[in-house]
Amino acid sequence: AFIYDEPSRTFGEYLLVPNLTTKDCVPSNVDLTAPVVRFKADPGATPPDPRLAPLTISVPVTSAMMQSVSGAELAIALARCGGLSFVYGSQGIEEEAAMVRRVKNYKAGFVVSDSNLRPDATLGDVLALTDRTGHSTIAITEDGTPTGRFVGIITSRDYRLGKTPLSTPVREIMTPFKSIHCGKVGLDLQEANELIWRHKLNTLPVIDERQHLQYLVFRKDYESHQAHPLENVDHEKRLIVGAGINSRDYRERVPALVEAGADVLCIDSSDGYSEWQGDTIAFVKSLGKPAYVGAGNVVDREGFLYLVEAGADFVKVGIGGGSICITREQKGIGRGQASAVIEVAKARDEYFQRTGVYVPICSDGGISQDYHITIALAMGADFVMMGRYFARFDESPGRKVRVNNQFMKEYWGEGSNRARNWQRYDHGDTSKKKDQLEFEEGVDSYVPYAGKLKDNLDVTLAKVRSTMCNCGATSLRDLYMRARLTVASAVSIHEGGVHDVMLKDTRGNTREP
Ligand code: MZP
Repeated sequence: AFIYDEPSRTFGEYLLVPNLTTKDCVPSNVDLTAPVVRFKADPGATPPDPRLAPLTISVPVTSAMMQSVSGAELAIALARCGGLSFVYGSQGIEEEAAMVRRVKNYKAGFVVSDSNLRPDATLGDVLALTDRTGHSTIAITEDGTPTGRFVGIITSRDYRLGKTPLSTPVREIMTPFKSIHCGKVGLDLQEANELIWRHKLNTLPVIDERQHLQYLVFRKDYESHQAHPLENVDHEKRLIVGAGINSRDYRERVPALVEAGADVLCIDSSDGYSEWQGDTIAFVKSLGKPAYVGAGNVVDREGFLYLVEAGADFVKVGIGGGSICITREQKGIGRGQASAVIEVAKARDEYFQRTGVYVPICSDGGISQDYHITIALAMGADFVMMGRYFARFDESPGRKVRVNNQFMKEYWGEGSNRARNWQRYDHGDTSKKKDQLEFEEGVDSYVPYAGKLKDNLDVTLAKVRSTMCNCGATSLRDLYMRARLTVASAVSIHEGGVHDVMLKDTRGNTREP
């Protein structure tokens, strides 16, 4: 047997060591755009600009293709925050296609409040929008991205704002604007209205002050008093969504999902280094319509290269690290998530330098603290996939129940008996005998209920942005290039928690940390 020299390590064993934080390194300048599928670029620029990818996400977070995580409701909520869900494939083909269609057909989340509707609004008026956080002033770029050409700023109130040249990059507009709220740049409604007419635009993509909510501003003659969020849409201005497939019924499932509008597919398996995955990818690539497909999971260089050479558009990394996963206990298969990501990221970079083709990697499973996301990205993951994290929210499909006076949500693994009437764990080997003994690789569990997805994700991403600034990085590329990581000893991990004090509660009682 080959024995690795290094132990198998996971995220919690590492710490980031800060770099110089320059003055432009502030959370509002941090760009979290990540590539989702393979693309060609100049191999001299490693890692390449994620915007060259034909499919990108604005925040590097995806939700696991699990029955207890990624239904249509969660997929809509996550896409609206800039991430991407993979609707679970462990269900009937028609049911899965219907979920994909529900996300693609989703319209309008933000209703313009009465206070924003001028009673005298007429054809061509711009209606400024208020989101749920009360941000009512929005900047418009031509393509709806923070780097797009600035078109104007609209405020829903009657502030008289100064003017700013149209060629100014939107970042420069937003920075002073943010710090002084309704500041000295921008346009009032009347001026914005004139712009709309001059540009002959019916609808406009816009971004908010925090650069991650996007809407269409519409004219009075546009359908209804509703706006379409634009986060993570390609050209038809619809939310993007992924869908899980397996290596068994892909001949029927894939065409149905592509037809339903899935933007990207992903083969769902605990062990992706298999010829069945090669066949599945080949089938997707042989379809008349172009379709993107991710594959996995793998934990080493060989597995990555096998899937990439088979044509995978991205590769998922991680075996046995999922919170509900007992694969390592049952079969002794897997690898510490950090070691796996580090090796696969290196293989991805080498492949890119050799071929000029960049194939993104996704770190899947085992994220139990928010900072693990940043560590995964610093180690080279292009984006992460999480199950437990999302299962806690209102939008996940699991039931909300009360256990021991605490609200919980149900969360069960795809390899648990509860989910496993689908064939995730048998690789699609159709020669398998029906009477073959089965054993569970996942558990059925509860996770503490945490409320709305958006509220939680905002806080998580605020931590990621802030940590990136500590590392002197304003993009995921910077983070990967500049981050310095150290393995923490068991004693220093202890030092990092609360220690040598007694905690006190609101009544002044004390308890051990
Ligand atoms: P986590 O975010 O809960 O730690 O991990 C989610 C990941 O665990 C999923 O994306 C998937 O790769 C993996 N998973 C899902 N079901 C099982 C199982 O039943 C599993 N063993 O390992």
